[in-house]
Amino acid sequence: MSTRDPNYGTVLEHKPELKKPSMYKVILLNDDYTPMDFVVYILEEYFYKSREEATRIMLHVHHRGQGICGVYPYDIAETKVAQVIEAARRNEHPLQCIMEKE
Ligand code: NFA
Repeated sequence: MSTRDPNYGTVLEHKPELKKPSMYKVILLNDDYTPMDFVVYILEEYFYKSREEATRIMLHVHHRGQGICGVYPYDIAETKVAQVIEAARRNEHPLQCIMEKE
């Protein structure tokens, strides 16, 4: 095959299916100072939870140390984490949020 071959370097086989994008858990971490009401507000405002669901997740984090707010593709999870950390910073609360591959 010469380098003039129009198919030089072309991959002739391909996988029959595309891989699904990896999903990432967005996790809130407990601390001793962030007010419970603020955590409920974060869950309503950024994760679109009902007041009841937000309260359930907040109490889970409070009692167990951490809890899942939602599961998203990488870019969305990254944005949620940044939004939570920035809102906490603006309000001078130490609330922390991380993402973890599912
Ligand atoms: N532990 C915090 C308090 O007692 C409440 C809290 C819940 C903080 C969930 C962070 C996450 N005020």
